Amino acid sequence: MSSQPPQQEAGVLEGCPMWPEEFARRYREAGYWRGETFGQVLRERAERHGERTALVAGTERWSYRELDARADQLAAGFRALGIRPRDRVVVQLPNIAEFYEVCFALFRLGALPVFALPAHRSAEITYFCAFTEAVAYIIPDRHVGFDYRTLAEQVRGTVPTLRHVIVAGDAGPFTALSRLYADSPAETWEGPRASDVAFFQLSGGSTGVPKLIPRTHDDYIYSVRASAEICQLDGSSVYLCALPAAHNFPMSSPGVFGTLYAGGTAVLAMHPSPDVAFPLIERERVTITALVPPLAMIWLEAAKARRHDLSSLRVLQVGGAKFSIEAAQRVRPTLGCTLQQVFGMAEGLVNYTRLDDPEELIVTTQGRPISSDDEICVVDEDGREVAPGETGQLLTRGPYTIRGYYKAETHNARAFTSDGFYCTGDLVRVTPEGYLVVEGRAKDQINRGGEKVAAEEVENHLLAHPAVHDAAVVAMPDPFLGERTCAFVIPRETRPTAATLTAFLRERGLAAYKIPDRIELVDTFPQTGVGKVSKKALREALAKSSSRNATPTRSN
Ligand code: OOB
Repeated sequence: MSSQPPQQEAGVLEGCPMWPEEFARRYREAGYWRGETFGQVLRERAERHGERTALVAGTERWSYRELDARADQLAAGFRALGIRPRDRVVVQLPNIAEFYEVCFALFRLGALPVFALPAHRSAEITYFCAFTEAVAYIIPDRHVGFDYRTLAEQVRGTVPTLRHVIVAGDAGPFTALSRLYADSPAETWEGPRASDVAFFQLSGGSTGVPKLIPRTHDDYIYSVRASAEICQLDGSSVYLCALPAAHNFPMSSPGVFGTLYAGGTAVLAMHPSPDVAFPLIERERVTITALVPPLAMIWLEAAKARRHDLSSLRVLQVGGAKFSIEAAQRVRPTLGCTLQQVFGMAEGLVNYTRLDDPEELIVTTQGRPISSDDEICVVDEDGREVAPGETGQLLTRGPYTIRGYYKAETHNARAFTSDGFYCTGDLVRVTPEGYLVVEGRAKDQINRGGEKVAAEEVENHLLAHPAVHDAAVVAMPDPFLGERTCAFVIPRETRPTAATLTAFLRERGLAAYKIPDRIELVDTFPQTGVGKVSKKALREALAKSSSRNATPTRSN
């Protein structure tokens, strides 16, 4: 941006562990970190090919020039509201064009989006706003039958720092996004530096509360640029964003940001079902899209009907959870396009099978890292490196993998080694070709078809119920989602019903995908040798009983 002397904006955001200087220098010298910011990338694209279509959403079609101008006007509007560089802004928007103008406006301002998912409710949103001391919260009016203004009402009542609720659509008592476009910026400011934190992603997590992931312009743009190259994106690429826009996968792997980086067109689907997505693929001649495994299986079934022309599709990316070999083998014959497996994490590391890899590697592995400077280390339970090809926990370090979560010193000491490797909690093995195969998980998390549920978080909510003495949440195998959640509960004298507990969790404002699919009341938990709850034994008990009678409390 430009000229005026910086006001209170010097300095860095506290609580964000960064790369040691020798690594930062190495990543710059290797050309990974190029000193670009997101705001500059968009400006440059708008100057180069301003009339090309950047975004298609509903009836909206925005050119690069339009998106660029809107982001500028909105940045000035946010600034006029009093939002300052490094202020945190919780953004909870669905797949609408406004999502991206808000992102780029905040990037230009140097304010930091905290990307919440549309499924989050008051428990999560209140926590994000309070923990980050957010000054603003940006929502749609309604989405999929839910009124976000009611949620905002609740959150604003409990978070004193929250000065603004900004609404895309009918604002009700709040500030309408549509009224914030300033005609001409009233003041100028210094934009962020490339080494600054650009935003926060959320960790799938395994702890009581979700962790926040600080990503810098430098590191994220590198992952976006390299991903776009690996996926061979260019000006003719049309990316369909069918997963929630705020998630790291459709945002940057290569996602919408990668598409905009390459000068292509991003098409937003309000819903990932074939009913919505297939007509969009046909109409917009979509070339690449990204799905989680359960959706990929639905698409494979629906595509057999051949009601839509999907011939433009060149790449179907599948990631977020393990894709079975059987389903993977059906992608090319059914859709006539290449499958790309993507094994990534919001903390950084992303692995891809490459588009021209042999089919065998594509269907049986989860790909290899983006960068030759992604360090991969597979260790046993004592932290010792395993023999090549053996399974162990994946540790990683590299030019776009964070060195620590935001304001989480104690947790960081456990989640990162002393030399800066991130302990992913994923159990993997490395093939002779250097590709990773995900074999399981060491972290206390349930991967519900790509949606991550931290066991401890749900347990804590259950423990808040007066009739619950103890709770243990584990994964149960599921043919469709891969895993669902089961909560084992030891009741106090009065036995609650599963329905009462489910209603209780909803009332506490927990996102629907975290509500246990099944709740079992038990007298005791099986224990490990040292007297801890044996989740392994609970999972085994479940596997036995579910093969006899599966009675989920909820289905979808
Ligand atoms: C993606 O990111 P997150 O942060 O929601 O979840 C990361 C975790 C990984 O640690 C792993 O446990 C699991 O999700 N995961 C996979 C997987 N992809 C992710 N497990 C097995 N096979 C895969 N292909 O999920 C994410 C971020 C960027 C790109 C793609 C996915």
